[in-house]
Amino acid sequence: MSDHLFAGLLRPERSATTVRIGEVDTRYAALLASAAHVAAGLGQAGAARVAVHATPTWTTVAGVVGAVLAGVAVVPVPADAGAGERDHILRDSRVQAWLGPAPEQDDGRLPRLPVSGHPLDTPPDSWEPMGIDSAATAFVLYTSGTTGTPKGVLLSRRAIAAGLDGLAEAWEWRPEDLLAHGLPLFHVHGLILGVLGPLRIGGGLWQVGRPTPQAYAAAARGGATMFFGVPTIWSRIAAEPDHAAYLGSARLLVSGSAALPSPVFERLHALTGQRVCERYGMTETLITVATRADGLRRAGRVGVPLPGVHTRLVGEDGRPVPHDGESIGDLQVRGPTLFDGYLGRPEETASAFTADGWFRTGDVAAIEPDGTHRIVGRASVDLLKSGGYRIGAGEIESALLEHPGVAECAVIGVPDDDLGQRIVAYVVPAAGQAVAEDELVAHVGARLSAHKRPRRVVFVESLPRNEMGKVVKARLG
Ligand code: MCA
Ligand code: AMP
Repeated sequence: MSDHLFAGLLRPERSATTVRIGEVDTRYAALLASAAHVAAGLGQAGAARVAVHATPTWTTVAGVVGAVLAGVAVVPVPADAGAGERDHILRDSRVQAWLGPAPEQDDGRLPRLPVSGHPLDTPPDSWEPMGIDSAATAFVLYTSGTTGTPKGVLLSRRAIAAGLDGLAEAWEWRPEDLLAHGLPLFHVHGLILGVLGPLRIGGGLWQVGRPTPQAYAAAARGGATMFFGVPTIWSRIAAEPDHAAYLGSARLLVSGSAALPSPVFERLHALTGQRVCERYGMTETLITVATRADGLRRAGRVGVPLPGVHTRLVGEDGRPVPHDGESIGDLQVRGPTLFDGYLGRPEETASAFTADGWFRTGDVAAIEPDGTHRIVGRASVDLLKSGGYRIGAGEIESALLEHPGVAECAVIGVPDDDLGQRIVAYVVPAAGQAVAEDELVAHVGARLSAHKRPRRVVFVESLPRNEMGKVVKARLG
C-alpha cells in the first residue's frame, strides 16, 4: 500500500495555512515548494537514509518534510549531541549524507545535501508527490535504554499515520487548529506529533523556539488553539500567572513525555480555566493512550487507548492484573502505532516483546474499569526522565568511567519540582586523582547530550553494594 503521509499539506485549499518556525513566518505553499526541492534533490542523490542536525529551525522542517515526501528515511541527530553520541548515531544508522547543515564540529566524512535556509516560492518544474510504500521506514529515532548505547527505533510511515489519525480523532484536531509548541525536533513529541501532526491534518504549525511562558503566551495572543508541552514547560508556565492567563483562550493544552504533577494541573486550571489533556507514549510505540478532548480530564490520568491500540497489565507472577483502578502491573501494549524493531539489534527487539506479541513498556500502571490509565512509575531505576528527556543511567555511567579520575560511579534520578527527575552522579575518585565536579559535568556533555549532564556530582569513598556486589541505588540519594 502506498501513502501520502502529508495529506493536509498536499491539499491545495490549505496552501495559505500558517507555518511559523522561530523567526520564519510563512505558509504551506512555501513549505511544500521548499520540501519539493529537497525531495527532488534527494531523488537525484539516490540516498536512502539521511541525517538531519535537528535544530528547531526552518531547514530542519523543510529537510524532514522533503525527505518524507521522497520516501527517504530520516535520522534526526539531537541538536545538543556531544561528539560520542553523534558519532554513534551516524555510524549505527549508516546514514549516507547530512541533509542540510551539519553540526559545526562535524568531521566532514559525510556528504552534505543542501536545504534552502529560507522558504521558496515555487516547486521544481513538473514535480509531483509520489505515493510511498506505507511499510517503509520514515524515521530512525535514537533512544536510551537502561544499559548500553542509544538504540535506533524504526518507525514506519503507517505507524505514524495510524498514531496521528488516532490523535486527530481523540483531540478533534482539525485544519482550523493552530498548534504551538517549543519542543525539540528530534523526538516523537516535537517532531512527529508537533510537525508531522499538523501537516497530516492540514492545520497550522508554530514552533515558538525556546518554550518559555512568554513565548507560549505570545502564541496564544497570536491565535494558537492547541499547545504541546512536557511537564517542565507547564510547571514553568504555571509559575507565571500573567503569561499563563493568555492560554485561557486555547482549545486544548496537552502534556506528555513524563508525568504532569497534580499541583501543576490544578494551578493551570485555576489560572487558565483549562484542564490539561494528558497523554502517554514512547518512542517505540508512539502515543498509545490519550485523554480525549470530549473526555473527563483528571490530574494524574493519561486517558484511554487510541483507536486500534490494546493495553494490558501483567503482574510480577505473569498473571493478568484486574482493571480496577487500584491494582498495578507492568503495562504492555499492542496495536498499529508500534515500531518495527531496534535497528540491527534483533535480540533486543525480540526481548522487548512478550511471546504472544505484546510490547513491554517498562512502565507500571493502573487501569480503571472505564479504561482510563494512570502511570505509576517505571519498573527500572536505570531509565530516567529529566525535563521530559529519556536518559539511561548506564550511558552516563559509561561516559563517566571513561574519565581517568573516576574509579566507580552510579547515576540516579532524584525527584525535582522543575525537571521531574534531576540527574545525580555518585563518584568514587580514582586513587591519587583529584577531579572537580565541573570537569566531570563537562566531560559528560562533550560525549553525550547537554541534557544528559549530571546536575550534581557527589564524591563518595565507596558505593553501597549487596552481597552479590551489585550497587544498591535505593541506598543512594
Ligand atoms: C542543564 N544546564 C546545566 C546542566 N544541565 N548546566 C550545568 N550543568 C548541568 N548539568 C543548563 C542548560 O544548558 C541551560 O543553560 C540551563 O542550565 C537550564 O537548563 P534546563 O533546566 O535543562 O532547562 P532548559 O534548557 O530550559 O530545558 C527545559 C526543557 C527541555 C525546555 C523543558 O528539557 C526540553 O526541551 N524538554 C523536552 C524533551 C522532549 O521533547 N521529550 C520528548 C521525548 P542555558 O540557559 O545557557 O541554555 S518523549 C517522546 O517523544 C514520547 C513519545 C512522549 O511521550 O512524548
Ligand atoms: P520516550 O521514549 O523518550 O518517549 O520516553 C517514554 C517514556 O516516557 C515512557 O515509557 C514513560 O515512562 C514516559 N511518559 C511518557 N508520557 C508520560 C505520561 N503522560 N506520564 C508519565 N510518563 C510518561
